[in-house]
Order: sequence, then C-alpha cells, then structure tokens
Amino acid sequence: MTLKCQLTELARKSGFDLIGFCSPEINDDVKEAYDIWLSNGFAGNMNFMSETKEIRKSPEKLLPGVKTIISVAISYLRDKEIPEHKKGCGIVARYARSRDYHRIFNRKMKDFCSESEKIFRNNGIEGAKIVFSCDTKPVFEKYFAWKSGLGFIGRNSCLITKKYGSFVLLGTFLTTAFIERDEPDKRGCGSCRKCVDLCPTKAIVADRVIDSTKCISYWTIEHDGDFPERAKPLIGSHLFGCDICQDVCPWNKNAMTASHDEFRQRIPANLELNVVLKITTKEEFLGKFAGTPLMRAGFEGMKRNAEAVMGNQ
Ligand code: B12
Ligand code: SF4
Ligand code: SF4
Repeated sequence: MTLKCQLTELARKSGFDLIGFCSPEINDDVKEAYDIWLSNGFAGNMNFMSETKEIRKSPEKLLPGVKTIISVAISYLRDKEIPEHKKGCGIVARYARSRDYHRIFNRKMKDFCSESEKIFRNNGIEGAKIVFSCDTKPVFEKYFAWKSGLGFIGRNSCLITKKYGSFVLLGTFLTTAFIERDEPDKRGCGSCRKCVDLCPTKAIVADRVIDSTKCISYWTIEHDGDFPERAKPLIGSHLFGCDICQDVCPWNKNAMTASHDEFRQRIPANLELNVVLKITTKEEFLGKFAGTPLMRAGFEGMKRNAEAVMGNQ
C-alpha cells in the first residue's frame, strides 16, 4: 500500500470523513485577494486576521521545510430541516448545536499525528515533522482544502464537498514528508447566485468575498464588545451564527447527514431567549454552555445577542 493510501486509511480510522493532499505553495491571486479583503476592512475587529497576515501567506513560517499540506473534513449535518423562527427564541447555527468542534478535531488530529509518525518511519522517512491546525494557526484552510480536492469554494465562500455539501468543518496538517498530491475539484457554482441574492444583509459583496461587518455570523460570534446601533437590526432572529447562505445552496440539497456521535445535538435550533437572559452569573452560563461553541461569544456576548434578538421581535 502506498504512503498516501496508508494515511487515507488512518484518516478514516481517526474519524475524518474526507482527506486530501496538496503542495504548500499559495497562488499569488489568493494572497492578493486576502490583502484586498483586509484593506477593505472586511475583517471587522478580528485583528488576529491582520496580525498573522505574513504567516498565513507562508506555511514555511509555520513549519520550516514543509512539503505537503493534508486537509481533512468532518460532516456535522444532523438535521436537514431549515428551522422556522419561533417567537421568544433565537436561531443557533447548525455547527454550534453540538460539542465545540475544536475539541473534537483536536483529539482526532493528535491521534492522527502520532500514528502518522509511525507510518512515515515504516516507509523509511526518518524525522518527518507534522503539525496540525483547526482554526488554531494562521492557515488558509479553505484554499488548501480546495487544492487537496476536498471540494470547491462557492460564491458564499464556503468549501462545498460532493458528498456532504458545505456542512463540513476543516482541519489542516502540515508535514515535511512528501506525499503524492490530489487534483483540485473542478466543479463550480455555474450561473447560480442564490446565496448572494438571499443573504439578508448583502454580506457577500463579490464572488467568494464576505464583508464580515455585514455578516450575521461575524456579529454574533466574533465581534467583541457592544453592538453599534446599525448591527442590531442586521442580526434579525439569529442568536448565534447564520446558515442562510448554505441552506439555500442547491449543492446542499442532497448532502449526507453526519453519523458522528460527537455532533449529537445539545442545543436546539430555536433556543429560548430567556434561557440566556435569565442567567445572572458566569458560573451559571458555564454550567449550561461549557464545551459548546457558544463559549466563543461568552457570557456577555450571548447576553448582548439575546437582547438584540429580543429587540428585533
Ligand atoms: C475569519 C473566519 C470567518 C469570518 C469571515 C468569513 C470569510 N468567509 O472570510 C466570519 C466570522 C464571517 C465567518 C463566518 C462563518 N464561518 Co468561518 N472562518 C474564518 C476563518 C478563521 C478564516 C477565514 C479567512 O481566512 N477569511 C479571509 C478570506 C479573505 O479568506 P477566504 O474566505 O479563505 O478566501 C480565500 C479564497 O476565496 C481564496 N481565493 C481567492 N481567489 C480564489 C480562486 C480560487 C480558484 C480558489 C480556490 C480560491 C481563491 O482567496 C481568499 C484568501 O485570499 C476560517 C478558518 C481558517 N483558518 O481558514 C473559518 C471557516 C472558514 N469558517 C467556517 C464556518 C463553518 C463558518 C460559518 C458557516 C459559521 C456559521 N454557521 O455562522 C460562517 C459562514 C459565513 C460565510 N459565508 O463565509 C469553516 C468553513 C467550512 C467550510 N465548509 O467552508 C472554517 C474553515 C472553519 C473550520 N475550521 O472549519 N468565518
Ligand atoms: S452567514 Fe448569513 S449573513 Fe453571513 S454571508 Fe451567509 S447568509 Fe449572509
Ligand atoms: S447558492 Fe449557488 S452561488 Fe451560492 S455557493 Fe451555492 S451554488 Fe454557489
């Protein structure tokens, strides 16, 4: 069995749904698109996106001698139904209804790393290094996933796979070992523009370009501090994250649902606002939401979101 086949089998055993391999080089137009995105202010107050700019453009800075990027994906779609908003509730994005995916990836990626070191040695590759990232290091995860053949990047800027649609989360390994490359996915959006037309805040400002300062996902998950007045009506009934540009995508119609027990639903699609509003202490908040993606917004952030959604009803 080739090295690539052995690693592919290991990925399956470790619990990844998809795996692909590519070279670490990044096309100039991708670097340029990133610079333009930053200089347009589309990162909002996600300062980490500009602070790590040079490293993101050069995987060599993360792992000297890197020869291969390995992209992996896990499907998290449990329930295909598109939630109707219920009065007194706020909608929680699909990925955020279960355990924090960073924890799920972390464990699987660690296992993959230690097992792959053995595989490298068995294939006569001594001293090969491997590091991993799932949002934890500055890496163009979607770009590499495309280059590794996992899917294509749609107008909504999400990576869309054949089997699971865009309802996948991504992880990236960098290794100094050379592994045979995969071919990028040649599919595309064609003439479809559903996500662009149906994004309620017009946040998809060009093909594959999101202006975060218009995106519900940004305001409810990433934005630090109070909402400026203009942001409150933007979020509508979304308590945490937003799936509209994925739910309307034709490529997601036949997406397979996830079989992973880790993505069992812990939080309902419509979460009662009072559940959040009635919490008075951080300890109480932790008791309810520790280990879920809602911790990213934190106690204050979730209160802010719930108050804004309440104000919009
Ligand atoms: C910052 C960020 C956000 C921001 C900005 C989103 C954005 N699209 O940029 C906000 C907070 C808005 C956000 C929202 C969401 N996010 Co987010 N986010 C990230 C993060 C940390 C960085 C993305 C980034 O670099 N953005 C900067 C822009 C400029 O880069 P880019 O979008 O990758 O675009 C590149 C390509 O388009 C490429 N490009 C240009 N020309 C060409 C040409 C070709 C042919 C190709 C292939 C590429 C290409 O160049 C660009 C870079 O220059 C990644 C994790 C990571 N490290 O990658 C997760 C990530 C993208 N998010 C993820 C998810 C799940 C979401 C949400 C669905 C969550 C939700 N339900 O609310 C939404 C989706 C909103 C949307 N439509 O994008 C997943 C996406 C999985 C997938 N299937 O694509 C990621 C990969 C996290 C993960 N580890 O799984 N996110
Ligand atoms: S996540 Fe929501 S607000 Fe952001 S681009 Fe998609 S549809 Fe628009
Ligand atoms: S909705 Fe249409 S335009 Fe948007 S990502 Fe899906 S196929 Fe592409």
